[in-house]
Amino acid sequence: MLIRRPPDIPSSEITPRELYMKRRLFLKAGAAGLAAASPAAAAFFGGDSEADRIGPGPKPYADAPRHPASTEEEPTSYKDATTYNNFYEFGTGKDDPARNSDAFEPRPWSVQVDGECHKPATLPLDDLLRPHTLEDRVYRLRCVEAWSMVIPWVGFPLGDLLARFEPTSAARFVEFTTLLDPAQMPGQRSRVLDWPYREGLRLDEAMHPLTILAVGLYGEVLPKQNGAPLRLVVPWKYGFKSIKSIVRIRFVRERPATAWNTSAPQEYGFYSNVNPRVSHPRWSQAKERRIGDGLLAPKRETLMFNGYGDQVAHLYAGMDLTKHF
Ligand SMILES: Nc1nc2c(c(=O)[nH]1)N[C@H]1C(S)=C(S)[C@@H](COP(=O)(O)O)O[C@H]1N2
Ligand SMILES: [Mo]
Repeated sequence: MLIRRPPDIPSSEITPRELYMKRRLFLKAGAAGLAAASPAAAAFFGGDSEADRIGPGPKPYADAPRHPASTEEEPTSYKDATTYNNFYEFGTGKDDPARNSDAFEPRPWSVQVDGECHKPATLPLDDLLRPHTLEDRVYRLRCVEAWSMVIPWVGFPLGDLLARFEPTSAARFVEFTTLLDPAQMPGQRSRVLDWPYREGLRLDEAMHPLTILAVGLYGEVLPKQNGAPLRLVVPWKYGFKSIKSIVRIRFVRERPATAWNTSAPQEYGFYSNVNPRVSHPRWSQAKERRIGDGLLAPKRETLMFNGYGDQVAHLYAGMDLTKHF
């Protein structure tokens, strides 16, 4: 069940997301509903506690309007979304980012925006974010390792931000860079990747309204392990495109180098579109395991462009996607 809300209702009249999630959990049939309603019942039925489902912290973004492109699928539990991560700056294990990020300080933070644009600037995070309205978008994020989650991101379209810096007509790509600081990011003391982590998009991909900069999830401020304070979310591309803890955004003429393409070019291309028909050299990409489904549940068919083909397929018209993988 999903309550769709017309876009013109002021946010003060909107059910806070937390209440909405609680109500929805409570309405879930039978034992699951009961389990969600009380921690004791959750323990008895073996279900997740409410904090596991929606997060333990304050929810400054609880009122963020829900984006029309949001999926109606049940969100992954907050616990899974914040303890099963890839963020090699903190180690290569899925639980490393949550465990090894204590020394990381995502505030104060500033972002340098430069390159082929008329108004380059280095801005403190608050100034960077101030003009933007946050929207709560439940996007399906699928990852190259063939697992997927449904995350209620809080963010805004990257294109709105890029336009403020007035890219020149020479700008054809956008390069993103993560913080480089081995003192805060212990994983950078080993050479698993060529630090700092970098990613890139073609300018039209970057300007597409589905490409967002996320500052939160589940109504909360983005946790460190998910890429605080600012990370990319590109819903139709594999997880590694969604670069975390961004310190620099640069408009460029040539296709930028990316961390994964640099480390293993035969395995990771520049485009990285979700494409079940193109296998990774070491595994099929036809199916995915949804985190939270349980190991015995059947895998799901992976959809071309992660199901966003109607919105994004035109960006690749005429391209051979087996070559441009
Ligand atoms: N800076 C940085 N960004 C990164 C990564 C990384 O190691 N470093 N890993 C990527 C990969 S491989 C994935 S699958 C996603 C995981 O995002 P999540 O942990 O929020 O699910 O982050 C991407 N962004
Ligand atoms: Mo990934």
